[in-house]
Amino acid sequence: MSSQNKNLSNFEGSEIKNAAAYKFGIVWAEWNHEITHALYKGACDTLIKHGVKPENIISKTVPGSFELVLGGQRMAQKADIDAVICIGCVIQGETRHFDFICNAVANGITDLNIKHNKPVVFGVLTTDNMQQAIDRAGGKHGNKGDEAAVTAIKMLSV
Ligand code: DLZ
Repeated sequence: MSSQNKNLSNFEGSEIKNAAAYKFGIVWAEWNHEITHALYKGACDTLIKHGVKPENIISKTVPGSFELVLGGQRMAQKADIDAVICIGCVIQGETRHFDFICNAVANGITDLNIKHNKPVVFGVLTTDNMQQAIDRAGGKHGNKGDEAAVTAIKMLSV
């Protein structure tokens, strides 16, 4: 699972189809905005790089990662949206809040995939500290937003 030695934006050797025919929903959390905005931008840039028309990227923000599940549900309910990308960043604090949010979001997004039978991608950083988040939001380990976008495109041809 570790991305310590992996650049999340390196897709060499991986076939990524043109996605011009598809419409994507991106739901992103406002908590840790500096990070989530960088992830969101990475996802948009990657979708466009792979042929998606900007008008076929529908974006909504939610207050925090916990709200990604309902936000993702609303997006997935739209018949014309082919895939949804959920973006957030949960950083470990002093309490157990981190565990509750991460588990709820991971389980909630898993359920959305099955319920709506369309890709709903987990683009959520769950880090020990801010530096780990910076490293994965356009820093030395690439951008998890890029990875989430590529995952959405790939899942459309599964
Ligand atoms: C409350 C909270 C805390 C402590 N930390 C984060 C975080 O690191 N990342 C994040 O996306 N959201 C955090 N939140 C907010 C919760 O996701 C949620 O918005 C609130 O608990 C209200 O439901």
